[in-house]
Amino acid sequence: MRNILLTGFEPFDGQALNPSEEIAREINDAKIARHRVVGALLPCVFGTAIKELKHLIKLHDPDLVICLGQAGGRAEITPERVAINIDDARIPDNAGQQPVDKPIVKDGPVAYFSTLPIKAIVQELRKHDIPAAVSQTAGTFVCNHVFYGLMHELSTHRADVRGGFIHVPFVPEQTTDKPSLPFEKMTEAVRLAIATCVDYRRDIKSAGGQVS
Ligand code: PCA
Repeated sequence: MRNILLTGFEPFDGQALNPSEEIAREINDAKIARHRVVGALLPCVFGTAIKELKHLIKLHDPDLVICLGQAGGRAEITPERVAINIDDARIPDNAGQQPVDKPIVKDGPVAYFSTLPIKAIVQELRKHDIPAAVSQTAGTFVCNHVFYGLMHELSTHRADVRGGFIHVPFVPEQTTDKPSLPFEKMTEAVRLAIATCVDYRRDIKSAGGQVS
């Protein structure tokens, strides 16, 4: 049985929890669509997070990698379309680093597209009444950093492995005034997203339903 690597992030910005970490822990070791899911945790630290991710890829030899992160304030589950080659941190990471306007990979491509079927994932989640939309930017903090590091690693060393990034909203416990989704809904969403990735080697064409 082949592995799927699913990562989440530790809490950051003074938060007590990060739903992406909880989801990765919950789905760890699940069997989904004839694959075993390996759930793992990444530090919210520039540089170290990519190193750890590369180590996990070597260790588990997955044929699909999905990295999760929290996007507080968003109302939907958002598969990301594109990773860009820049770190531009609004706040310090968990090691106190705050890179500004710094390329992630010197002389690397400006951007990489996700190789996950992002539109098919959105379609599937909406079929199950889970709010979902394609996102056109993963920001310029540690999530985009890891997403770019992932796609660079896959494109340079593991062309047969697909990968991408999905941002998730807050859980209700984290906020009083921002949108949120219950943990169970998000876990179901990520399970469905994983199955969709296995089912759809190519993405579908569908219009609409995007957020910027
Ligand atoms: N979200 C942050 C970093 C870690 C996380 O879960 C981001 O969107 O960059």
